[in-house]
Order: sequence, then structure tokens, then C-alpha cells
Amino acid sequence: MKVLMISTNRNRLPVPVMPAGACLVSEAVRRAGHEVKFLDLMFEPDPARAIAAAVRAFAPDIAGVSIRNIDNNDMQNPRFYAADDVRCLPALYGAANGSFKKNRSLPPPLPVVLGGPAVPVMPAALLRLSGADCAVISDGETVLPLLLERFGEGRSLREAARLTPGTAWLEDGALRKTAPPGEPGPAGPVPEGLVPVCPDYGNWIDVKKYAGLFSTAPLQSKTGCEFNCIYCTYRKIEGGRYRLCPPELAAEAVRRLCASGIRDIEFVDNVFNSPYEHAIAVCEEISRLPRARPGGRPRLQTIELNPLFIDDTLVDEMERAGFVGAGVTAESASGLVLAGLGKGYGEGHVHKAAEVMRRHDMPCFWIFLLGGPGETKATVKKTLDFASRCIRPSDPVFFNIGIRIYPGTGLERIARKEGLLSLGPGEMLEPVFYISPELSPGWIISRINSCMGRQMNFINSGSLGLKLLPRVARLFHRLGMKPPLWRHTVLIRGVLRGLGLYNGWS
Ligand code: B12
Repeated sequence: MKVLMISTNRNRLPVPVMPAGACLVSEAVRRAGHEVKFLDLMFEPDPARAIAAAVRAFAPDIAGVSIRNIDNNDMQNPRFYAADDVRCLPALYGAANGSFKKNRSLPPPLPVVLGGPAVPVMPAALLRLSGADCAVISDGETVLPLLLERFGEGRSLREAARLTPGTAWLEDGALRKTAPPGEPGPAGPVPEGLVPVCPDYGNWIDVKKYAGLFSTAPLQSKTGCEFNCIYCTYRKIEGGRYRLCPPELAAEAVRRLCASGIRDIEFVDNVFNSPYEHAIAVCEEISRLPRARPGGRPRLQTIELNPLFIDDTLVDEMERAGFVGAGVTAESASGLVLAGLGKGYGEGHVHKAAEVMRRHDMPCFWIFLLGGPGETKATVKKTLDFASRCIRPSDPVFFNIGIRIYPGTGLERIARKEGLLSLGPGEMLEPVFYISPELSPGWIISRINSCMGRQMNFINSGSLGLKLLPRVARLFHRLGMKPPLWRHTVLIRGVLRGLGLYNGWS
């Protein structure tokens, strides 16, 4: 079968991200004996034209459409990416007229299956918006080959979905889904494979173009999430149980990437340092790779370390393996707020994490979520005070104001109970945010802005959404500087302020 795989993400902020999932799925589909054409829309000047050209030249039997982002999780400057990204679909259906509906008067429309991390978060709304036949809401590399097998037996795509685990579709407007692979259900059980580590990016995308904009190659050492944070969608996307990649395989993937010339590698595990022993084992295996390896030493990073499992041994091992930066998703320095968010750790852990980091050289990017349930002026002040006193001034500190409410989360239930949310679950695709009734968004924003005036390492969501970031990244790349981009926060802010270009950061 001929499969056209389209990665729709065109968002380059804060940096463009390589479409890891769509590449992995393409590799699995090719291994299953199908012909795959990969279309990455990231750098396409006219996506609709690129799609129409690919359909004409390749004549696919089916299209897989990967959707990464619903929105930017930013209450101050919300961007609704999913609406832009599905705009490519009319071109697929042969009717580039801006309508999301299939044009039935044209030749038989191409069967379309949706996938990507946005899809399990709100499958019904995305199926409705896109008009696609069905969606994969579980590991695409396991599910799509099975779906294609059943589709290839002469069934409609929807009929094939019904017989495949980990899929969803609409029937009379209502969402129907099958159980994920590995779980018993009418369409399962199907044995789960090993966690795939990372694809051979060079086969699918223009790696050089991404690297020129400070992108890193995504690599996963596990999937699944065992935490219960009230606002989060990770369990919906990856399931609530860890599936670990053997540490030797993760190290082998690092070796392969380096040998292919890709040294900036990012662990995209939802939380890198849990389970703790697995993270340590992954680091140890990477450290064991031959010193004089072809391609040189990796420059590793990850955006999520949980303060609960940060200690000197972990950071020592990370530094030995080649980590050049890590995010710490502290969220708050107030025990009350942390408990309200269901984080499973307290302010003592956040303080200890900062102490550990101060004893090491590895740069850190601290992330805080302000405005959750129980947040008050006093708790915001406590977090800001912690950030200015306990975090190294060279480490960037990111403050996100307001929390995106996703259907099916604890935060949704709280928002409804507090009378802050009246939209139905199907109406929440366009971003909606929670902010504690104890606070006004204006107060938090002005408070953060005034701290940012004094602390050059503090940033807010406006900073991540800065339109000139890709240009800064390109310039840094030309100057031989290396990712992560956030490591250069103080420099970027200083230069921008010096040039009088951007002072407010609001
Ligand atoms: C790591 C990460 C980041 C890193 C990425 C680093 C890097 N080098 O890639 C950073 C920090 C840069 C980042 C940034 C952002 N992120 Co982010 N990120 C993640 C995270 C934790 C993992 C993503 C990942 O790589 N997974 C591993 C790959 C292999 O899995 P995958 O892409 O999901 O693919 C699988 C399936 O989806 C499926 N699949 C994929 N494509 C297809 C296609 C078809 C046809 C099929 C059938 C199946 C299929 O099969 C794949 C293999 O199993 C997810 C949360 C999560 N748990 O998924 C959020 C997540 C993807 N991010 C999200 C968001 C919002 C953002 C930002 C917009 C935040 C911001 N304000 O800037 C930016 C956008 C950046 C951009 N340029 O687009 C959201 C997106 C959905 C949403 N709610 O809108 C997520 C889901 C988190 C959340 N809040 O819910 N992110």
C-alpha cells in the first residue's frame, strides 16, 4: 500500500521540533512492507500546494496526518495551532477551498487517519474539526501497521479501525474507541512491542534545516506516566504505566545519532528522572560508549526533571553522560499549591533540588506554573522569592501564568465546581485556562513583569513566543553556539534590552 505521511506542525517557537512520532510511525509502516512518502510541512512555504503536489506525484492509497500541538498553553498570547494545522486537509481531499468538509463531488476522497500527541488529548474534537475517517490514540508504530493490514483486506478505514486496538472514530457524532494495545477488548489484545527509541531522522526530514535553528533530535527512553498531576494529559497520551526501553538500546541510539552527525539530542520522556534507577542506568550506559566515538561526544538535554528524584548521584551521572542542560518542572515553591496540583512532592523537595543544582555545573531551566487551585498572592510571592534567592542567576526561570484546562482532568472538575467553566468538553479545543479565583491575572502578570525588570534570568510565555527567536537561533548557530537556546537567556535578554528592542516581556 502507498502511505502518504504528513507532519503538519509548522510552529517554530520556541524552536522547531523534529517530528519524532511521525518518523517512527513511518519507519514501522515501511518495515511492515508498505511504501511511505513523508511530507514535513515545517519548512514548506505553501503547505496546501505541497500536499496537492505530493498527492499527484505519489498517488497514495491512504494518508496519515500527524497533529502535534492543539495550542501553545499560553493564556496571555493564546495560539490555536490545531485549527491552522488541519487547514491542510482540504488540499488532501482535493478541495483547497478552506472548507473542512470533504468535497464529495470530486474523485473518491483519500482515506485519512489522524495521529500525533494532540490526538489522544481530544480525539472527538479533532476528528470533527478535520473530517478524518479515524484516529490512532495509542502508539502509532504498533497500531498503524495493524490498521493498514485490516484496511488492505478490503474494508473501509472506519471498519478497519473498529477491528484494531488503540483507534477512535465518530459514529453519529459520538466518539467510539477500541482498547489500547496490550489491554483486552473487542479489538485486542495485541502484544506490546519494545519502546521504540528513535528513528533514523535523515531518512525522513531535513535534519540540517532543523539543526540550523537550534533543534535537537528527540529520543525516548520510556513511555507512560505514573504521576497524577491534576492538569496533565500525559497519561492520556502515553498510558499510566511505564514501558522502559532497555538502557543499552537508548545508549545505542545515542551512538547512532552521533555517528550520523547529530550530537544535540533531547530525551523527550515526559519525566526523565522517573523511574530513578532507569534514568541512572541510561546515563551509565551512555557514559560507557567509547570515548573517541565517531561523531564526537553527545550533547544531551531533557526538559523534565521531577524534583522528587533529584540528587547528587543523578546529576553526577547526567553530567558524566554528556548532559548540557535540563529542565526542572518545579511548578511552585509553595507546599499548598503543590498539593493542590497533585504533584506528590512538597516545597522541601523543591528547595533540595535547588541546593543540589547549585553544587553542580549543569545548566538548568526552571519551570513554574502560577495560578493553580489554592494559589494566592502570598503563594505567588513565596515562589518568586524562592526563584530569586535559591536559583542560580545564570539559570533561566520560566513562569507560566494560568493553566490550560483539558477535558477529563481533575482541573476540569475543579473549574466546573468553582463555576469557572461552563463550556462542554467538546468545546474546549480552543484553549481555556484556569486561574485561581483568589487572584486576578493582571496582578500576577504585573508582578512577574516587575520581577523580570530586575532579574535577567526570568522569562514568561511572551518570551517563548518571541517571533524573533528563530532568527536569534539561526544567528547563534552561525556563530558556532550550541543548544539549548534557553541557556542563552540572560545574553538574549541583555542584548534585546540594550538595543531597546524588547523590554517589556509582557
Ligand atoms: C518533549 C516535549 C516537548 C519538547 C520537545 C523537544 C524535542 N526536541 O522534540 C519541547 C519542550 C521543545 C516542547 C515544546 C512544545 N510543546 Co511539547 N511536549 C513534549 C512531550 C513531553 C513529548 C513529545 C514527544 O516527543 N514524544 C515522543 C514521540 C515519539 O511521540 P509522539 O510524537 O506523540 O508520537 C507517537 C504518537 O503520537 C503517534 N503518532 C505521531 N504521529 C502520528 C501520525 C499518524 C498518522 C499516526 C497514526 C500516529 C502518530 O505515534 C507515535 C509513536 O508512538 C509531549 C507530551 C507527551 N507526553 O507526549 C509534549 C506536548 C507534545 N507538547 C505540547 C505543547 C503544547 C508544546 C508547546 C506548544 C509548548 C509551548 N508553549 O511552547 C511547544 C511546541 C513546540 C513546537 N515547535 O511545536 C502538547 C501538545 C498538545 C497540546 N496540548 O497542545 C503536549 C502533548 C503536552 C501537553 N501539554 O499536553 N515539547
